[in-house]
Amino acid sequence: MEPHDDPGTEERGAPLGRRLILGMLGAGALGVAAAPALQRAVESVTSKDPTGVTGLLPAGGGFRYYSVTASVPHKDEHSYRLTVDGLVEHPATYTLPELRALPQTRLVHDVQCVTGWRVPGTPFEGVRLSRILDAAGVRPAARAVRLTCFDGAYTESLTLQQARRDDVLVALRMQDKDLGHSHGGPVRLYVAPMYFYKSAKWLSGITVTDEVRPGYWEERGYDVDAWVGRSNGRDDAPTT
Ligand SMILES: Nc1nc2c(c(=O)[nH]1)N[C@H]1C(S)=C(S)[C@@H](COP(=O)(O)O)O[C@H]1N2
Ligand SMILES: [Mo]
Repeated sequence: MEPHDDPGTEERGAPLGRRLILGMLGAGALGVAAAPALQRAVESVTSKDPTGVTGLLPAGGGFRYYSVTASVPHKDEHSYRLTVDGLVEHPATYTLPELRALPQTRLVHDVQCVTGWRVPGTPFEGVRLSRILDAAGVRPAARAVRLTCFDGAYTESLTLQQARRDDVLVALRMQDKDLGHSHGGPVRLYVAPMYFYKSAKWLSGITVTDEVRPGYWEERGYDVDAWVGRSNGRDDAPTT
C-alpha cells in the first residue's frame, strides 16, 4: 500500500478531526453521530436562506444540493477566473477556455457524502491538479494546498502529496456535461478517494501553503484526511 493511501501513516488531520468530534459528541457514539451532525448543520444553514430557493434547487440523480451560503454568484466563460498563488515560482490566473485547452482526464467512481448518500459510477472530467501545480512550480517549503471558492465562504485543504494524486481533478465536467451552477460549476475540485465534502464547489483559488489549514467542515470537526470508509469515525467500515 502506498503511504498516501494509508491514513495510518498520515499524521495530519485524523487526530485533529477525532479530537474535535470527540469534543462535540462525547466518547460514546463516535461515527454514528458524526454524519447527522453535518446533515443538521447543512440543514440549519440552508433553512436560513431568506429566498427559500436553496432547498428547491434541482439536485437530481441521487445528488443533494449543498451550499454553506444562501446564494452564490454565477460565473461563466467570460467572468470565471482560477488563481494559483502562494509558495509557487509562477503565480497564474486561468480562464475557463484556458483550462479547457489543457489535457483532460476522465474518472468514474462512486460519489460518497459523509452523511451517507452515494451516487454510483459518476464520471468527472477535468485537469489534474498536479498539472496545475507543476506549471506553477511548487517551492521546496510547500507542504499543502488551500482551496477557496467564489461563494466567499467554503474552503478546503489537501496535503501536497494528496493534491498530486492522479485522481484529484480541477473538474470542468460531471456526468459528461459541463458542470452546472448547482454542482459547483463552472469549475469544482474533485477528490475521488475522499468524502465529497473535499470536492469544493465554485473553485476560485489554489494557494500553496507551508502547512495544512483545515477547511470549512474540517474546522467543524471533520477529518482533513477524508478517505472514504477510513475516516470520520468509519475506520472499521469496508473500503469501497
Ligand atoms: N463551495 C462549496 N463546496 C462544497 C460544499 C459547500 O457547501 N460549498 N459542500 C460539500 C459537500 S458536504 C458535498 S456532499 C458536496 C455536494 O455537492 P453537490 O451539491 O454537487 O451534490 O459538495 C461539497 N463541496
Ligand atoms: Mo457532504
